[in-house]
Amino acid sequence: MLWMNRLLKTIGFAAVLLIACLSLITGCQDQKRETTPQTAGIAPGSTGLETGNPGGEPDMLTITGNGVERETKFTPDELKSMEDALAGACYSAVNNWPAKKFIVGKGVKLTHLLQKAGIKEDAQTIIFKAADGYNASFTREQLEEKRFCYPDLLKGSAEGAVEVPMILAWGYQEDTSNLSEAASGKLRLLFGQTGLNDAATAAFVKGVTTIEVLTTPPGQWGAVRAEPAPGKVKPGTGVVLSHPEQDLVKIYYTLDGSEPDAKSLLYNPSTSYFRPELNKPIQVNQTVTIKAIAIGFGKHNSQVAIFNYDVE
Ligand SMILES: Nc1nc2c(c(=O)[nH]1)N[C@H]1C(S)=C(S)[C@@H](COP(=O)(O)O)O[C@H]1N2
Ligand SMILES: [Mo]
Repeated sequence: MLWMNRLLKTIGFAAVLLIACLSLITGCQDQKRETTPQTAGIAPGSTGLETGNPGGEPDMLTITGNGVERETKFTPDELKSMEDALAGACYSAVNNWPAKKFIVGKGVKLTHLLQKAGIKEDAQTIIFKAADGYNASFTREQLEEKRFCYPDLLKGSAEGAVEVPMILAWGYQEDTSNLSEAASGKLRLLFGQTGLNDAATAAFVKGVTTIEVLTTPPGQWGAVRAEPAPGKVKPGTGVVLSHPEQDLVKIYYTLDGSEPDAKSLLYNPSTSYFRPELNKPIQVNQTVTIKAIAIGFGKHNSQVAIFNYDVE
C-alpha cells in the first residue's frame, strides 16, 4: 500500500507547515507593540551586542500611502548614492528597562526620502514597517521635531546636546560613540531624543522595508488618571498616576503649577513588564497641584490633567 503511505506523509507534511505558519503569524502580532520583554530586556551593564545587527544587505525600500504624491521605491544603491542627504551621527537612547546607551549610525535623512516621494501638506501619520511585522508609528510633528544626542546622558545632564537627524541607517553599532565602528546591516530607523528621558529605542525599527505615509489623523492619547481622587488627603498620601495604555506612553508631571512636557519629571521610567517598582507614587505632604501629560509615539500628546490635593 505504497500510495496510502505517501498520502499519510503528505498530510503530515501539510499539518506541520500549517502549524509553522500559524506560529509565525502569532509571533509577529506579539512584536507589533513592545510586549515581548525578551526582545527589549536589556539589563543595565549588558553590552546589547547579543542581539547585534540583523546583518546582510539592506532591502528595497518602498514609500507608499495616500500621504505621498507617488509610491516610490529605492534600491540600497540608490539610497547610498544620495550624497546631499547622507548623515552619520551618534544617537543617545533610553529603552523601557530603562537602560541608557549610545548607537552610532550612518544612512540617509528621512526628510529627503519623504520629499522625493512627494509628501503631501496634509500627511499626518507615518508608519515604519519591518519584514517581521514589527512597526512604529509617528505623528508628523514627532517626525519633524528637533531631536538631540545627549553626550552626557549617563550623567543625566543635557549639556552639550547635538541636534541629530532622523535617518534610515545601513551602518550602525550599539554601545559605542565611534562612527567608524558602524557595521553594515538591514535598514534601521534611528533618531534622537527630545529630552533626556525620551525612551526611543523601541521605535528604532530594524529591517525597515516600507514607510507608509497617511493623511489619517493619528488621534490623541487619553488623559492621565490619579488615585486617590483629588481633594482632601492625609499627609504622606501616595498619589498613583496611571494611563490606560501605560506601556506605550510616558507620563510626565509637574508639582509647581507649570505645564508639563517631555522635559518634566518622569513618572513611569519602566514598563509594567520590566521594573514597575520604579514607577513610584508621588508623596503628598502639603497642598499641591499635580499637572500630568501622556506622551507617546504615534498619537498627539494627551490633554494636561490637573489634580489638586489639600492636606488635612
Ligand atoms: N523589526 C523589529 N525592530 C525592532 C524590534 C523588533 O522586535 N522587530 N524591537 C524593538 C525594541 S522593543 C527594542 S528595545 C530595540 C532593540 O534593539 P536591539 O535588539 O538592537 O538592542 O529594537 C526595536 N526594533
Ligand atoms: Mo524594547
